[in-house]
Amino acid sequence: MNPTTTSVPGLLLPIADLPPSFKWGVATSSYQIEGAAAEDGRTPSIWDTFCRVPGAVTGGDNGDVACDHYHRMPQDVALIKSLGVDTYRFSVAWPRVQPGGRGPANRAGLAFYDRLTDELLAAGVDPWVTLYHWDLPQELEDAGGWPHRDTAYRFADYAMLVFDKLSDRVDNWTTLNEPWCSAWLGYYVGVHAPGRRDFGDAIAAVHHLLLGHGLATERMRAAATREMKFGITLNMGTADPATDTPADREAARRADGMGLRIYLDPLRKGEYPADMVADLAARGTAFPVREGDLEVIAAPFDVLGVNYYFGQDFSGTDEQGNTHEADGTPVVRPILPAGPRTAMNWPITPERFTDLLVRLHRDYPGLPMVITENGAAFDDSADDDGNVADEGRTAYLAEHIAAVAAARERGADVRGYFAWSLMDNFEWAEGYAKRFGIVHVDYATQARTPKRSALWYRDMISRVRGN
Ligand code: IFM
Repeated sequence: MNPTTTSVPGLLLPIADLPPSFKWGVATSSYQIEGAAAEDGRTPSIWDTFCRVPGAVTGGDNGDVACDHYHRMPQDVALIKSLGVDTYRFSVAWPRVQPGGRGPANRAGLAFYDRLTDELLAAGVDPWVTLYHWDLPQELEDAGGWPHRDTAYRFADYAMLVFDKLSDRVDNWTTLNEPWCSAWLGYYVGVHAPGRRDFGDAIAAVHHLLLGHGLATERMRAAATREMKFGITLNMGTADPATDTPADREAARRADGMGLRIYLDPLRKGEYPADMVADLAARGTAFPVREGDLEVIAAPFDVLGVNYYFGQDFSGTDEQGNTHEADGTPVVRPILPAGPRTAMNWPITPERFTDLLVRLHRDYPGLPMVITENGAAFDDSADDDGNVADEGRTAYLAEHIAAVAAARERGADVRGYFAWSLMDNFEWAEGYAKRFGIVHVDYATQARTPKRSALWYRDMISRVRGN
């Protein structure tokens, strides 16, 4: 491999082997950037509600205005174009398109994504649609949310409303973004909307999210009149044992099962992993599988979206040496690897990114991958003109793109990379306090200013294209 120098002083990147056909993009999601929360017929999502819960979101922030993208979309598309990317990954707000989560499309809401699609195509940027990035209509949560089976069918109906409108121009369709976050953080840990804390509900949510993915994929594919790519995006890390003790190896197995295998095994093998089914039974719960569900969930799809931020180790004992929690469940204690951290206190572990991609290629073969998110929050400081010299973020991106290139060298079929995120935005429970953007947003004026990392990204893309 011939290292290629970049505009980051002193940094060498093994990116030379990335082919000109490799796709480059930037990504966002609806609730994180759009604002206009009550305009053109949009009704509240679970995040609008959750943001009103005292203490749920840092600073009491919410997405009412966010980056005001709903009103600034043409300028934002021009910004995307200026970065020279091939593609832009955005999500569609379900409560904008189908207020309340049932019934016909809201034409005004759908029209926004229609305009966005046209604007992108006119700018030479390929639209990449994610159908669900966490903004469940509140009415569906009131009816039971993702633990309730009917939500899967509601999702497939909604997906078809979007598909019918945009599929004449959009080729790439992602059903769900990070179902682990929806199920685990939303229904078990309670730090994301809707803020519930029930293990059994979380397990039911996993199954119904996957079922919704399968139902929507089957229906979209059946309706497609030309070749299109369908997929799902999972957030994944690596789960290594902290030491070689049986307890730590067991903890790593459980973490890997809960974080990765309970999604990819049913999606690719048509079954939940036997060890996880046994673990759940020991906790008195089970996936609410009905006849035929697993065939639907395992419907063929074309691309696995991989969102990677960091990997970690796991210990099977707590700090006092106990192997079980007070409620009798085995300890699964994450241990963050030593070394530098981002502003989220997430470790920076690019080498584990390579490991993950190679492992996915080995354990779930025959499935092309695209990195649908990767990036970092840092405590950026902007000068008076909004300029940000974010060397930390630039290095993070460079090291992780190099890790992708290294994985490809080891056989992983990775075909594209989206930087998370196009611009600073509403970082869920962290509100506006954490900035992931490669473009700085001044929330008082809504001015956008590309950070140093955005300029590096633009230049790197142009260099790789020249290969
Ligand atoms: O901002 C989020 C995004 O919405 C989903 N993936 C992780 C990002 C950073 O936390």
